[in-house]
Amino acid sequence: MTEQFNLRLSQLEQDWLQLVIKENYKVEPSNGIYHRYQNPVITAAHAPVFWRYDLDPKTNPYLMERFGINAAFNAGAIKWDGKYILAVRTEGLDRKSFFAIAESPNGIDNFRFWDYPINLPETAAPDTNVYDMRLTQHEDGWIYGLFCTERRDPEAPIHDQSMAVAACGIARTKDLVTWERLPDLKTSSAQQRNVVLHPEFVDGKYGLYTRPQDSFINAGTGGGIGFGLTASMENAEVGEEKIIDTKQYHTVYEAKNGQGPAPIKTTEGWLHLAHGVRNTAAGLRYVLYMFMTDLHDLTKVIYKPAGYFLAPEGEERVGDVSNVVFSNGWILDNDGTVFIYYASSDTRMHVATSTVDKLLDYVKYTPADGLRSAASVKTLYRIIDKNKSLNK
Ligand code: M1P
Repeated sequence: MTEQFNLRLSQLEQDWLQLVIKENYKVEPSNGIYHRYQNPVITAAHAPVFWRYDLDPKTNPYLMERFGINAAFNAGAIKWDGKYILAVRTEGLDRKSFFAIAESPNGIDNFRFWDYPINLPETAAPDTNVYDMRLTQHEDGWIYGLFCTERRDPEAPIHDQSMAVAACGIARTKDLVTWERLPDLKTSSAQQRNVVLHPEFVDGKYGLYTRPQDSFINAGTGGGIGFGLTASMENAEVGEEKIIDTKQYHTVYEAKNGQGPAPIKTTEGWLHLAHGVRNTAAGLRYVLYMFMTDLHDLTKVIYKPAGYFLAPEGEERVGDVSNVVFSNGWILDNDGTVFIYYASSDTRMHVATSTVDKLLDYVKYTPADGLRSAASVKTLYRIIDKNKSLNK
C-alpha cells in the first residue's frame, strides 16, 4: 500500500508541477487591441496537492482527494513587490468560495498559490459566501479588498433555499497576509454587487463604484454602474449613487452591467473595464466592454466604444456558467503594458495583454454605438468609403 501511495503521490506532484511551470504564449494574430494567451493562467488544478489531499498514509491510505477545488476564477489583481498578484476566487466542491493569493514573476505564466488562502475575518453577521474581490491600492496607504458577501435572505420562506442578499464586504491589508475586516458598505439600495474602490481621494472622500440591484440575480429597477462618496472606509456609507453608465436596450449591457477592476488613470482620463450582460435563448451572456471617464469629473463618460471589448471564445465559452467572461483585475506595468485578467465561464482565469496607448486609441477612435441598425450601417459606410478613397 505504501509503495502505491508514494507512486500516486509523486504522480500527482509531477502533474501539478508540469501544469504550473508551463510557459504561456501569445495567440497570433490578434485584433490589434490586445493579445490573448494560449493557456489559462490559473485553474482549479493549480491548487497545491497539499490542499486537496491528506498526505498521511495512515489517515488516507487510498490517497483520496479530501478537499476538492471546483473552480478558480474572478480574481482581483495588483503588482506587489515586483510580483504579479491575483486574489483568486477559489471555490471548493461545496460551492463555498474563498480568496487565495497566487503570484507570478511575469504576469503570464508560472502562477503559484501561496501556501495558505486568505484567512478573512467575519463580521457579526457571518458571510455564507464571499467572492469577486477587487484590490485597490489606495492613496491612503492601505490595500483594500472589496468583495461580494452573500447571506441567505432572512425573509426567505423555508421552501426557498436560494433567496439571498448580496452586499459589499470590505477588508484591508498592508501585506496581503493579515487582513482587517471593516463593516459592510451601507447604501440605500436593497442589494449590491460589483462595488469597487476608486484609488484616489475625491474631494477628501473615498469614491466607490456601485451596482445597485433590487434582488439577488436581477438588477431590476436598479442596475447600471453607480458612483458615490463615503467619508470613511471604517464605516462606509454611500448616500447618493449617481448612475454613470446605464443598462440600455438592445446593447451588450441590456440586462445588467458592473464595474470590473478599479479604473486606470491616464493623461486623458480614467480607463474603465466593465462587464455587460444580455439575455438570450441560451441563457445570460457576459462580455467585457470599456469606457473612459473625465479626469476631473469621475461621473462623466467621455468615450465609449460600441459593443464588447472581449467576449468568450472557443473553450472559454464552456464551464460551470457557460458563455461568460468576467474581469475584476488588471495591472498597469511601468512600461505601459496592461495585463487584463479575466475569467471564463466561472471556471478558470486567463490573461490578455495590451498597452495604455492601445487602450486609449481603442476607446477614443472605435465608433460609439449608434443604437440602431441603420446607424451601424452608416458607420460602416464611412469606414469603407475612407478605405476606398485611400486606394484611388
Ligand atoms: O455567473 C456570472 C457572474 O454573475 C455575477 O455577476 P453579476 O452580479 O454582474 O450578475 C457574479 O456572481 C459573478 O461572480 C459571476 O461571474
